[in-house]
Amino acid sequence: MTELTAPKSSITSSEFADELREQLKYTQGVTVEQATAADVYVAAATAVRRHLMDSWMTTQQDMINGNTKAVGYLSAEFLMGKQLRNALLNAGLTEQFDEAVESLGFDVQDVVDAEYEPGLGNGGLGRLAACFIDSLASLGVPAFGYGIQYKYGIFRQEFDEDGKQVERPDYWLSNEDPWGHIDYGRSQRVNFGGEVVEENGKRVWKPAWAVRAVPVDYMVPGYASGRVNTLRLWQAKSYDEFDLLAFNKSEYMKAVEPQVKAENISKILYPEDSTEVGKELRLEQQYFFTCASIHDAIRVFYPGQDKPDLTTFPDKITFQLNDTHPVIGIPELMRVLIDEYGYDWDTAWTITNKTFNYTCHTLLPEALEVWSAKLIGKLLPRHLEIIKKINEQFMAELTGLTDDAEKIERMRIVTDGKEPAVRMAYLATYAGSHVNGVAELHSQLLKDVTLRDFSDLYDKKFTNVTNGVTPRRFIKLANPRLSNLITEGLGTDKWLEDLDMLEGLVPLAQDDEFVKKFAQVKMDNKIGFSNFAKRNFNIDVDPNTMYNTMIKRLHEYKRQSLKILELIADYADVKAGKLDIDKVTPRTVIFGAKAAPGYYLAKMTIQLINNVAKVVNNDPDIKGKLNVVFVPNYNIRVAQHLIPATELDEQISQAGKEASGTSNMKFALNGALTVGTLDGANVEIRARVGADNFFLFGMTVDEVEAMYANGYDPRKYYESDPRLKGAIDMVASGVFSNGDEDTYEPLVHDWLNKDWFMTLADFTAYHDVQSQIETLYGDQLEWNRKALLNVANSGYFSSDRSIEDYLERIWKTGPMA
Ligand code: NBY
Repeated sequence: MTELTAPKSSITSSEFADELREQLKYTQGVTVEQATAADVYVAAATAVRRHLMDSWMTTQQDMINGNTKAVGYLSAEFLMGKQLRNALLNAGLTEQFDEAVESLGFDVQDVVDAEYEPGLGNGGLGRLAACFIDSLASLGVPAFGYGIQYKYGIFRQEFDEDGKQVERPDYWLSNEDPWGHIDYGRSQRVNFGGEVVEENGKRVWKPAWAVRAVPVDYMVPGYASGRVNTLRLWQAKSYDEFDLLAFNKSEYMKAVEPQVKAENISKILYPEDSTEVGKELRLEQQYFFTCASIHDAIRVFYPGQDKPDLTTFPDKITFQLNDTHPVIGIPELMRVLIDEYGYDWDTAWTITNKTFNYTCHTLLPEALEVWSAKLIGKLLPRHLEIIKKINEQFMAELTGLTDDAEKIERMRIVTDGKEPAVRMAYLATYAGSHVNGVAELHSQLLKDVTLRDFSDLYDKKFTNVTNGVTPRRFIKLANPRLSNLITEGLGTDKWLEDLDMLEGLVPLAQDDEFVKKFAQVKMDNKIGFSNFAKRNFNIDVDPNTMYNTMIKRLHEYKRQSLKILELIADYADVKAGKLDIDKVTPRTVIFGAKAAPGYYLAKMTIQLINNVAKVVNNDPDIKGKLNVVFVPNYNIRVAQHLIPATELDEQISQAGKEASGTSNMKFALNGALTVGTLDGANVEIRARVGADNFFLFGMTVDEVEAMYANGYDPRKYYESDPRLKGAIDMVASGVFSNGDEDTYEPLVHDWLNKDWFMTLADFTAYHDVQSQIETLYGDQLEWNRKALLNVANSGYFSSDRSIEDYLERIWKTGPMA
């Protein structure tokens, strides 16, 4: 018998329909007959929010009155995805919603589609933050997510006639946002600029301008925990809406200048996902939200107290710094403690040190944020003083720890020289209690390479927490068919709270009947995606081909080039009569990727892929067996449709460059097999699902290092592998640019002369693994058995487990009593 433990509200479908009618009438002012699907969506969102309200309020009360330390997850990005289905699931209202909406005469899909997805993040880092706050709520841990409510999220991606990426503004707030509650009464003042003066022997900051940070609160409902946490996103407002004097002189533009300046701070998400962007506005954003959040936490945890005892602050809340973007919060807390509350330096330091911890998400040196001291001094003069003092203290401490003068010099937080700069990762590492990487390999490389000097002297600070993903969104909501099958196989749906239970499916992988059911789920999902692609993008995808997917930001290190070159080589082989098209496994290679707007080679790679698609898909010699699809505007919604339908996923970054990856976990949990390198969390996935159930290829980190050290020459590989040469020559000769040989010249030039991420060196190995893939795919029962074993053995990659690791290793707190 199947035991069902999913939350279910006791109200009936017809009662819920009444609530929708009531919302439509009394809040929105429309009758059911007048209502559009978008109206019903807003009504449903408002109704679900009401159902969650009591739990939200008790959670907040228990958090303030209880003795359980809370978590403040400080992140410049939260890539939440659509909210309605998730809120319904956690409120136990899914069935009632479906039935009520139909009873009102609406199509459920239309209503769900009416929600516009907020894109308040770039990629993995932002989505991780969203998974983490879901898990914190589901585990009943008191927590706040703190970030920015950008008016424009990540750009909307389109392709022009030449296949080039075009970025369009993403005005996600152009329609009503029924989830966010704006709370003017709990605004915070955030100061900027000005100078620091000496008054009565104290340093006093006299800021030049200020903005008002207004919180917009989003509920974060836990699954089956009865808890609802808060995501608090700050919006920037001006204190002086408008300069009446200027306005009266008819200087209209000048009159609104202060407002424009202030509101610019939360206007747009920076679409740079990897390289550091040294922009003044960016630093303003960072300070804006960390400052507001720190003051907010003091207000929340010491209600009504004028001079609270902030030595207890680290017992009330622990702040996790999601990468270096919120690191300016460290000198801010020091400043608050010293300047505003009168603590001495050492006391302030102890409090600050206990309060902050830092997660690093990269291994690329160019992605580590460095701010010019001059800029910090201009925007935040008092903070620069504090950072310099931290640096002095650090230098003095180091002299006691090591005799190695060069090492001390290398470790400076504030660099020396003509244009001093502040290294935010170093500041975070020194000032916080813990530093963690996001997968075992990544944490090891942080210690051995990126932060080597620090780990030598402060080894105890370093730890690992391997990333995870929420099974609620990425299995239950994204893949209802598989969820039902898992529940049937395990006899319970408890696995959604305890994903290790998936191991119970291991024996079922030997049961051919169960494997066939699993295969049928995959087939149905493939048909589902085909319909989705047709409906939304007018793209044809044939469900009778293998779905082979690569979705992630477009970056050289992730090596979309490797994938497309391999496909071009196959195409060239067919055209040259070297490969019999009838012997090729029919495949659809599906890409989804945004490139940072200023990232030239990444954008050119998108253009190339689109044009390869045009040529290959329309070549009759290919007989529909090789297909390339580039889904525009890849986002969470696309992920939720595509991941469950994928049979083979690509995780082919150069070893030592992808910190973790999280789509790799989503794919394994949804029964795709991975072709991948020994990079990031791939290493741990392979160890768990078993080497036989993972297609490994390519150089290891050590081999990559050795090759850099010996001098890497990509031409050697071009000359020695005729398939590779054929593919590159084909691109160079204009086959994918209407005969124009210049179009991809910069890309070709880079491959042959630089190829920093060694795509060419791994090409042959990547090709060799394809024959294993094709052979196995020919035996569908065996393929699906292995895919099922991926599901069964990936429970570890739940973000619930990640959060439990953070609680134990870093935060030292737990669920509310
Ligand atoms: O974080 C990603 C890593 O590349 C990936 O391996 C990992 O799984 C994931 C979660 O830990 N990093 C990432 O997504 N980074 C960014 O989006 C990002 C955004 C902004 C900036 C840098 C990186 N920035 O400098 O402004």
